[in-house]
Amino acid sequence: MKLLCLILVSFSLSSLANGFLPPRTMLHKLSSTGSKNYLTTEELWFNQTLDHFSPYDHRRFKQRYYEFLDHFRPSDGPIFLEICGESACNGIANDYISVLAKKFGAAVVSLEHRYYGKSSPFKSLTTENLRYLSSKQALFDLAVFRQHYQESLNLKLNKANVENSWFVFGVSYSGALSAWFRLKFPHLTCGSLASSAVVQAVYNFTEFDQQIGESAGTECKTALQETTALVEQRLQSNGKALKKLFGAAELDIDGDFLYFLADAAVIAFQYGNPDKLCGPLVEAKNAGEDLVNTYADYVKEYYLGSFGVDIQTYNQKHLKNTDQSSDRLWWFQVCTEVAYFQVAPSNDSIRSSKVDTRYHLDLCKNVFGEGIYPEVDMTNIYYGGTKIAGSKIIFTNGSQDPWRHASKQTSSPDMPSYLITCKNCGHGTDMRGCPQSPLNLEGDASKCSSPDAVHKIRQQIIENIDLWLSECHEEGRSYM
Ligand SMILES: *[C@@H]1O[C@H](CO)[C@@H](O)[C@H](O)[C@H]1NC(C)=O
Ligand SMILES: *[C@@H]1O[C@H](CO)[C@@H](O)[C@H](O)[C@H]1NC(C)=O
Ligand SMILES: *[C@@H]1O[C@H](CO)[C@@H](O)[C@H](O)[C@H]1NC(C)=O
Ligand SMILES: CC(=O)N[C@H]1CO[C@H](CO)[C@@H](O)[C@@H]1O
Repeated sequence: MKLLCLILVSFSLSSLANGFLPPRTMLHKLSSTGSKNYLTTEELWFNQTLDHFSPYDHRRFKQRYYEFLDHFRPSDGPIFLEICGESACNGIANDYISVLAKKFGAAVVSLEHRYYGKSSPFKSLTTENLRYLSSKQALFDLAVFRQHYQESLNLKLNKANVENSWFVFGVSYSGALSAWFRLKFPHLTCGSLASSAVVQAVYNFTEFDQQIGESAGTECKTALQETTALVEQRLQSNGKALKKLFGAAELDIDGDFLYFLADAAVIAFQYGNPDKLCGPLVEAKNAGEDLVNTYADYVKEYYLGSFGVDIQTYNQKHLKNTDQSSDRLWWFQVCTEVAYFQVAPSNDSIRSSKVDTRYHLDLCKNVFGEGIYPEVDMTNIYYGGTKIAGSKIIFTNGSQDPWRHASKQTSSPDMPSYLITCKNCGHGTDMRGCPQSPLNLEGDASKCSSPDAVHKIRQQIIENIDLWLSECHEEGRSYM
């Protein structure tokens, strides 16, 4: 995971290129502006504090946000804060949040994550300038923005000392932010939806590869493993030709290349399109055809083609460039806070065993300099990991999603956790439906292999939101 963002730079025109991030990244966000994929793309700006933790530094930067008021029931409707994660936030996506907003008469607001998109405090993204990029600063941004927005809404509606009921939403990394926001600022939100939320920072994230094996099933998993073995052989004998076959000639570092190939397989499961990969691969294996060629076709047509991934996002040379943005930014968060190193498990792995801990640590050092490595324990001490001591947080996970092992999968009355089980239930299925590419507007669940599984959990989500908003209301929030 790592990162991020990548994709935003180079979107192909295809319908699949809706701004989903490669797996090392996590996900999300639509990239092209002005399309029907958004509820709004009209940019608004907020004057944000650069360093929330320094008593001396009073610098500010401009942070982008959006508001969507079409469904808002003035003046006491709830406000849904949809948190933007590790990529440019080009608008409020037209996913399941729009259905929820309609249902609850809610306003929807969304704040771009600091440093990403147009919300960067610095032009040059040197390691030194990235020092204020962290989930902790980002949470404080959200809190300050939330206060600001409430106050300006009160001014607009000409009311004083009243608070609307707030609810926060996020998917993946922003799902973790959503859970953490409720944890750290419980007085600022009535509850949180943490969809596929990666709340546990993990150093050696071997479960990621293992889940791919489980999601693939025995036949496809075996074919993938054979493909990896053949790739490793050919990398030894004629690496140049092999990289060229995959359209990846510029990846000088073998680890970068192997990582790219691993991600290309992950993407099929993470976003709910397992058959795009397993169909042709199993067929080739049964017909005794060359698995490497078959895999190369899939990678070029689907991952580089339809999905629109830019091969450069795997190139450490490119990641060192301080002009470009998202990929480098997410890697920085990975290399300092959360890791999720997607290393090969020691037994029965799908990815090459060369994608190991050393590869990731070398990348962090090469891209950001000496002394940059992830303080995973600190992150888990700060937030609690899967032992998060929050309340009124809904956790959801897709059964086929490799990320779910960094999420909270056990349920408690105050923090219910739901697993959405189906063949193509991936990352953020509750909000975005499945498969996620192309994006289903309003998170249409009809194309999920089990739409009922998705509906059932959405019903639970609605019940929880309803309950917690009403409890919030009863408490009478009028303390501003
Ligand atoms: C942002 O806030 C700072 C500190 O309050 C102020 O000095 C500055 O003028 C503000 N900038 C804008 C563009 O409003
Ligand atoms: C991660 O894996 C590496 C290599 O197997 C091992 O040396 C290291 O101790 C592991 N670290 C943790 C925190 O599990
Ligand atoms: C390695 O994986 C295989 C296949 O899943 C399993 O049969 C075997 O028991 C595993 N070996 C170890 C040492 O875990
Ligand atoms: C709430 C829930 O369904 N939790 C399940 C999530 O998945 C794990 C397996 O990884 C199950 O053990 C949990 O029961």
